[in-house]
Amino acid sequence: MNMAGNRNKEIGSNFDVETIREDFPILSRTINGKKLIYVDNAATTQKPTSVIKRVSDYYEQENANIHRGVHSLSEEATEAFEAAREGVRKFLNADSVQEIIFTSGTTEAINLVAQSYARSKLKVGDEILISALEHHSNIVPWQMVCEQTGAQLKVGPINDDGEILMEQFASFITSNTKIIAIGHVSNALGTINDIKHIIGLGHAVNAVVLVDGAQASIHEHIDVTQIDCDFYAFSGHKALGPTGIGVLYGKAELLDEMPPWQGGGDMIKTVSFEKTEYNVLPYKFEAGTPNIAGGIGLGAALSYFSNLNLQAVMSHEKALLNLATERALAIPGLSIVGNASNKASVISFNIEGVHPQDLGTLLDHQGIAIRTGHHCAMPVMRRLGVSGTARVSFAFYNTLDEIKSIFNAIEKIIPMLRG
Ligand code: 7TS
Repeated sequence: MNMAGNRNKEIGSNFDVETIREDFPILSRTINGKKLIYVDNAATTQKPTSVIKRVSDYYEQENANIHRGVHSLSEEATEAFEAAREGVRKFLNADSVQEIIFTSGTTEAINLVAQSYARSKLKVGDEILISALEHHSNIVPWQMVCEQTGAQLKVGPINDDGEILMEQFASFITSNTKIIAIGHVSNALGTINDIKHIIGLGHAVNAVVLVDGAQASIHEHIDVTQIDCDFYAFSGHKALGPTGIGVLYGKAELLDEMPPWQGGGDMIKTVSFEKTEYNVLPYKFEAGTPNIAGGIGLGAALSYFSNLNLQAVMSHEKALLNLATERALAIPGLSIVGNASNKASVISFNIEGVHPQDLGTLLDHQGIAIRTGHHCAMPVMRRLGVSGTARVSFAFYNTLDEIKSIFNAIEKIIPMLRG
């Protein structure tokens, strides 16, 4: 197995990106006859060999259902799945594995909190507060539970740079506020929110705070104990892991009092037609056979990532963002959408006379994978007066040379599209 940590230099020295890239087989692919430049990492990240191999080893050597078999294979699979849960606990710095619930992704994690916590607690007059920056996954589940309970959804405003207007946001927080649901990092613009501050504001009125960490997982430092959030959600596939697996962290005392969301196998202790007794945490929230290979693969992904030097990862991504921003600003007619002072490695933009989708298509002809459109964040697009953007989103395995190639290609494409 590749141990990136051994080749990952100390803080302040060069980040050895070329060696790290060797861990990601897909990065040496060609697309349309050109070397792939993958900068759609906010949609999903690529997977290192150690993750791919762990998943295939699981299917080749350990595949069995978990938590129920007395046979050795089932015990091995259970151990591997539960070891992955412990890996997630460590990654988030949660107190206990009871607080780590495997879900299919961020979306399911947020829906779980909306349908279990919010639906059972909220009533007419209560409020849920989100921000105008949110991904649809952190909007629609709350709209649904508002319809079900009569609670009201409030939306904290942002400025033209895509930053939460903190004073106004704070003024929305009252004794009626029962839940605040906030993105750690905006997928559409890259804004990094001051979640610790927002969590403090929420707790001052006894609201619970959920953080949508889908875009933070392998870009920001996460410590649920330090920030003291009540819930934290993220997706495996955006964190070097497989699709179809994600995590909901929740404080044990909250999870304990929440009703189960889905019923079925594994989430029960005993079932009878008279009375069914639910299982203990975290199994109470994991009905049915989980994504066992996905969980084990996510464990391998977080283990890979933890071997990297997070400070070096973050400063490398900052360097990528700085160069991309500099190159973008040098293009006449290009405007960056989202100019927060604290930004993750995402750059969204529009170019006068160029439709983002046409740009995306022509970049694809050059092997460059970007995302275009509304990025499942239509309200923030509307707020900033655009219908969509072209979005380049980086991960630690992207290089400064790739940024140069992307912007050289954009410069060549513009006159073609403007005719
Ligand atoms: N929250 C945020 C902030 C996201 O960026 C996404 C996915 C989700 C929630 C949903 O995650 P899922 O894994 O459950 O689908 N964001 C994107 C994106 O920016 N491009 O494709 C998916």
